[in-house]
Amino acid sequence: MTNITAPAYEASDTYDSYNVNGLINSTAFTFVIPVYKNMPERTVMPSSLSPNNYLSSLKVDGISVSGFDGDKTEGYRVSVLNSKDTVSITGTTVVGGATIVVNNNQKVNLAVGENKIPVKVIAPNKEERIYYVTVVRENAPVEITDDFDKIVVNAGLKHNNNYIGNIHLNDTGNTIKTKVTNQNKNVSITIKDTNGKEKSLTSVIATGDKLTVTLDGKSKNYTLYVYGDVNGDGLSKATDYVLIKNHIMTDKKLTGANALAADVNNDNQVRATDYVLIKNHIMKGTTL
Ligand SMILES: [Ca+2]
Ligand SMILES: [Ca+2]
Repeated sequence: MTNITAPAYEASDTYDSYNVNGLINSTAFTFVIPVYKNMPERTVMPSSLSPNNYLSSLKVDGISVSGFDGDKTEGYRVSVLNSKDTVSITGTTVVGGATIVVNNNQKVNLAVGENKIPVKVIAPNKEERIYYVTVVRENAPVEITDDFDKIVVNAGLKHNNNYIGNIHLNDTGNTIKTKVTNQNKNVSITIKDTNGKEKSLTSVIATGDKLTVTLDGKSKNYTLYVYGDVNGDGLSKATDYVLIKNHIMTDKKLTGANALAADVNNDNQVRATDYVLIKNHIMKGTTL
């Protein structure tokens, strides 16, 4: 890049100094003008417009992307239901006059699974910066044919391969009992701990507890998991986030109910975001 304004002000300075010294009319001047090879056809004057192409917020369907940091262009994930086949991506630019460009007028069609969506921000001076947000569209729900599964799912619990989720810290056997008997008053339940010992319905549920649902003389067994209680003691503590950290960073992988409990934000992956949620719960008392 060459400063194309230089000849004008450097010539002016040179003229002034010769003039002050009385040399303008008494000397013959020989000018040597360097000429560059391979110069572009056009020149561009420096822009006085802002080069700021940062976002201060990013939203998917009006909901702020959690953990958004304008300095970081990647690493954002948002999960949506299978029923959602488009989302709108919006955001706030740090400076007025910057624009956000997402294909098709901010509306994006979603495939099932991961959709990595580029969000281009154009600064007032036209410099571009691209953020990426990955929107995960869930798989189509499996049709539920089992009567027991229907009861638990309609009760607002999450059913996955005989694991039952959407259970939160401090939920008790009675919390589940109320939900399922609202679906069918003839249903009864029992809960056993991981050693097979029956628990009082007033005690807090821990990950790994077994639920038996009984209706009309028939029963079905499920394993329960509680978001944030990875080790199965019914609490969410440092021991739980250490297990998540180990899962992410080492080969000590979580499986079964423990892995499901570790997916605190319910996006089907055990990631640093889950670890952070538990940490915030411990430090700031946020709800899991
Ligand atoms: Ca725990
Ligand atoms: Ca997760």
